[in-house]
Amino acid sequence: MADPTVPPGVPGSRPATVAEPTEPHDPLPAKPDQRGAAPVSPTGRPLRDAEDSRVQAGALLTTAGGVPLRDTDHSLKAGRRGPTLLQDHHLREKITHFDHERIPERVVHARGAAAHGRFESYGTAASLTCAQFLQPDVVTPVFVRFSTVVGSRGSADTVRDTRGFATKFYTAEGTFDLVGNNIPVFFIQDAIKFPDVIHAVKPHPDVEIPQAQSAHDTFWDFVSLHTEAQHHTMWNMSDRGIPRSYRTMEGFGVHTFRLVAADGTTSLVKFHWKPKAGVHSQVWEEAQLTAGNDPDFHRRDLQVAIESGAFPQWELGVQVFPDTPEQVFEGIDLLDPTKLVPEELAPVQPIGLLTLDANTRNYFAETEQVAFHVGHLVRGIEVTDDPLLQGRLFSYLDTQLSRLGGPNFEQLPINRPHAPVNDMLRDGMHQSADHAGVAPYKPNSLDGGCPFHAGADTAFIDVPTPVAAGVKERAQPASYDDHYSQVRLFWRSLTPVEQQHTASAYAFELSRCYEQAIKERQLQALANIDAGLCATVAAALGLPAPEPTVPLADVTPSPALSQVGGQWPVAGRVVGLVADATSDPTVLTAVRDGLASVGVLPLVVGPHGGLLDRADPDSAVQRTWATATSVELDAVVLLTAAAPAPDALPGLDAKAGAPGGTHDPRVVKLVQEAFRHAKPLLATSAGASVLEVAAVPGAAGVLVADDPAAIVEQATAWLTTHRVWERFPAVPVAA
Ligand code: HDE
Repeated sequence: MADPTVPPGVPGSRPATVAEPTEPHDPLPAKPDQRGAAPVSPTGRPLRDAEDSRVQAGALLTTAGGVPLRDTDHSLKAGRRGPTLLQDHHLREKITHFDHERIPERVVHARGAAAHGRFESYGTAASLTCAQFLQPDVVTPVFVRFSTVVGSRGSADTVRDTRGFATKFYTAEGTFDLVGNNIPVFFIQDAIKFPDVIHAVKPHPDVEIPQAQSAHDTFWDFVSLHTEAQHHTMWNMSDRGIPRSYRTMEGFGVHTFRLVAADGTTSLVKFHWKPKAGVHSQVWEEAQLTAGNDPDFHRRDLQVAIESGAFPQWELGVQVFPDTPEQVFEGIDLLDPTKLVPEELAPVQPIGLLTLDANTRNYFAETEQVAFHVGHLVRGIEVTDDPLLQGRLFSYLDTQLSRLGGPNFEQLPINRPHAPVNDMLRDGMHQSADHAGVAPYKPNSLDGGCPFHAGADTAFIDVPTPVAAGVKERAQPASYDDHYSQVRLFWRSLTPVEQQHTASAYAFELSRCYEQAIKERQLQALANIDAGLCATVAAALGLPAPEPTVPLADVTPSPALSQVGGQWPVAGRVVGLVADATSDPTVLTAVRDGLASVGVLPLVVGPHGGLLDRADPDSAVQRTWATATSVELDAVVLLTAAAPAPDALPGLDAKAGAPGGTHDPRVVKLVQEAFRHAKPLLATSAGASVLEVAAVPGAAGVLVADDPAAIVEQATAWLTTHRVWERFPAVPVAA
């Protein structure tokens, strides 16, 4: 068990001193929870020196040329009050390099957070594919980058959006990238529409408003006209659009892929990532508060979980379909990325376990420079003719050329394969391999014929597959014209509380649109999905609900599409312990240690920083009443009546409210927010009066108990269901 009095978030690998250290010593090592890119050469060979050339070396400050420097505080001037001299190489080098520190951000998925980990194969896919990393007991290093799609690099994490879930498997047979999302379908069926949907969802081009949002006219203009986008749009409006954490997201490969077994047989599959922590989302007000309080919420959550040892885990699974010439399963076109296959029809078969166990050492070198590509495939995994996937095969290589400044981005440390590279690609911008030989062409005799073609037992397999049609045309199959039946399937699969959230999200987003015509058009699309949903949203907009223009499909709900109703592990969840000097220290310690023993992260929230009781070094405070926010807590335990702290004055703390109450207003606000967001609230009798002032006693998920073991047990039990769903009984949206 990690020491619960030392919470994660420590910034450096050695505690800082008050005075600036001046005695020269070698650079400090990275923090124990961090790891950089693996020490392999640009051509995939293990580097001899593991603490390799890519980190700082030596105790002294130098120029980029390695010349030691005596002063980096003053530029070289003609006299103390005179002009700066052009000859100051250190000044010019420092400023010039600084001027070029940024690279173009990703055109989509600009904001991301990443971690290192490992993938352990169960071997259950060995009968489906010959891919080495999916054979029994093979462990493969991975790098995973999560992202939002719409916002720029500095935007908030908790906006309503799709999330990227991109995994780089450094396999012994070369790199495999699974570049997926947290939503199993996509907005469009054909890659040629990607610039359209992205232009529509990005901020309006005239004034660049709004940032990282879909609640605006251009987005709804597009999706209401291009109705194949309706399915993905409903997933965005559902709770999936506002995940609680990257750790609580599912991931999907979206497209159908083809697996090739050792004996040459092929099957079609869809990839799924299932989080061990369960699928869990924020509620809308919580997401909005989080965006203001902690725009880095998901990034921090990932970093803190790994640093505290609560390693996030996902199981990789596949839905398997016969590789028939039609590529249709149970009437569902497997090449249409706006359609999913319900798990009830094709269960997800687990094939391996992903564990993220190390934070990045350098955000830019790793998270920013990592280059994913759906064309990074290994032997035994092939693409299909899904027209969206086909376009992506072009795009990912192309975008890296401008984002990473040339064709050698695969040589950047984080992108280097962990397999020998002998590619005959040469020279170019930022070449960092020092190639030997004179014959980078094939056939050759001057380099002894090297490199040679691989044999059938090791080479990448291009499966001979029939091409569907002999006509060259800009057209799509008729099945692609069904834009509504699966949206209705998804809607009908949600529980009442999820339906309520989804209907509210539509109402919120559409009410942020200016043009009434766009709202009316989207209401027409909703009418084609479900009359109750349409009526609810129409009422909120003050508009009439239209009649459907297509027959409503008769769908069988898929319970697997709902994220409510299960029970999940609590490791890595965060509980606030509100305490002050009046709190019983034995109860505080028992609750804190009890929660920590089951992997929960307890944060002591006190009236001031430092120690609750100066005589007790075990009473460290991690958040103050002024700085704590309800949104970073999954549950709250009140161990004090929270008499107002000295800074509970509006002039000192804008959260403080009117002076003169019996309870600290920041604590009351924290409890009221946690209550509204259906989070467990527990109190000892010392803290029970806060529940009364906050007007929440007696509701579901509220407990007063003095036995620390009872508090720990009940808090843990409530956390397993993620939220106290029964606190606000959901009124089903009328059918
Ligand atoms: Fe992407 N996408 N995408 N995308 N995508 C990019 O590549 C693109 C699509 C996804 O963390 C870009 O390196 C096109 C579907 C993720 O670095 C770019 C089309 C899915 C990431 C690009 C799609 C994704 C990207 C931007 C339609 C889910 C972030 C920077 C044909 C299955 C990867 C970059 C990371 C990134 C193009 C559709 C997922 C421009 C043209 C469908 C997770 O190349």
